[in-house]
Amino acid sequence: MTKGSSPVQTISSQALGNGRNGTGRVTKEIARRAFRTMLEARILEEKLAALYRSGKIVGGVFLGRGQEALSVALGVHLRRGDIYAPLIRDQAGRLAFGDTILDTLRTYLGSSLGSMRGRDGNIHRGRPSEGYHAMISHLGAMVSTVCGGLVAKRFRGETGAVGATCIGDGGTSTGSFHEGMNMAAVEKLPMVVVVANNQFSYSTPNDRQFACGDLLTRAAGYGITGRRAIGNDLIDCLEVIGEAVAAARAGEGPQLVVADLLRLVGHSEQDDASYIPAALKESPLGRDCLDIAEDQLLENEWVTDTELSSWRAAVKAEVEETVGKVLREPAPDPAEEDWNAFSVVGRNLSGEDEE
Ligand SMILES: Cc1ncc(C[n+]2csc(CCOP(=O)(O)OP(=O)(O)O)c2C)c(N)n1
Repeated sequence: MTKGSSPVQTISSQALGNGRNGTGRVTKEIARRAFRTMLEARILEEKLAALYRSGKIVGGVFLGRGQEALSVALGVHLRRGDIYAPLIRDQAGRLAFGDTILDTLRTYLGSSLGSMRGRDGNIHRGRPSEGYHAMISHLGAMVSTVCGGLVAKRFRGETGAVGATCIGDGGTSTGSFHEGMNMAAVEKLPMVVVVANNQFSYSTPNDRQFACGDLLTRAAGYGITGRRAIGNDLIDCLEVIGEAVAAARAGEGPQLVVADLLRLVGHSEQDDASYIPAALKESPLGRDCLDIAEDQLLENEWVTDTELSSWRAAVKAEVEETVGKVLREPAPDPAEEDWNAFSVVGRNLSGEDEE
């Protein structure tokens, strides 16, 4: 767990101790959209886990259970023209940025009609031409690709866009993370990096991962703004990340947001997470962000119980119908297809190889 406060920390609701002081600045519309998207991510991922256990999905299934509030808060604050590079626990952020339940299922189930054309399952999907970067598994690499995308926009004279990515506590130890952060700082790029500190990098606890005590202090080292969010508190995440995105967009340079939370599942579906102490699971950090968000929306009268029930039923129906549809779709044919994931570079329209 992180300790103490950092000299670079801006005042957030965590500093004030109540976790709810951002409510005034988060609109009903944003909160409703964020919550509905969290619900979609949770229900979709529950189905993915079930499909994996029944042998319908091959390869890894990595879930974001417990991290949806933080993830969605980044996705909803981005807009068309921005760059978004999600990581393995960012199903909620992906859906908020415009990914769909359909394309997610097509990717996991290996449909040739998906954006990965059935060649790569789970989390490596993206639509680079729409600023939605496909995840590279090497941790830290996405900080560098976002940097590169932002520099390219600068060279092309495009203004007003923000680039954003999320990373785990373990990923912050990589060279690529440091190189990307440093370059973004030197170039004053409009970049937002959200650190989801779920206390473990697979089974490695924070005290075996970094010695600085609090990852927020890293911001001072890079010379950028650091902000702290309460990782399982939707309203707080929306407020803090909203401010970070607005600051980056306004030309204030890179923003580092650090949030403590707990993943409520194993690293992947083959991990039982038995190394996470029960006391931590029972602490405030272990509270389910979906329950907290539901209470927040009800307390603010931004949603009714009836609406919540109908949202749940509608999302479940959409997921079930989409699974049925995708399971009937064709798999790629290795005998006929080229093996480019995204494009047909190197081939002309007749399908012949170019010289
Ligand atoms: C550079 C690099 N080293 C190791 C791995 C293997 N690996 C994949 S996920 C993971 C744990 C990541 O932990 P963290 O960054 O804290 O994210 P979390 O899984 O907790 O969300 C590791 C070690 C990798 N993908 N890339």
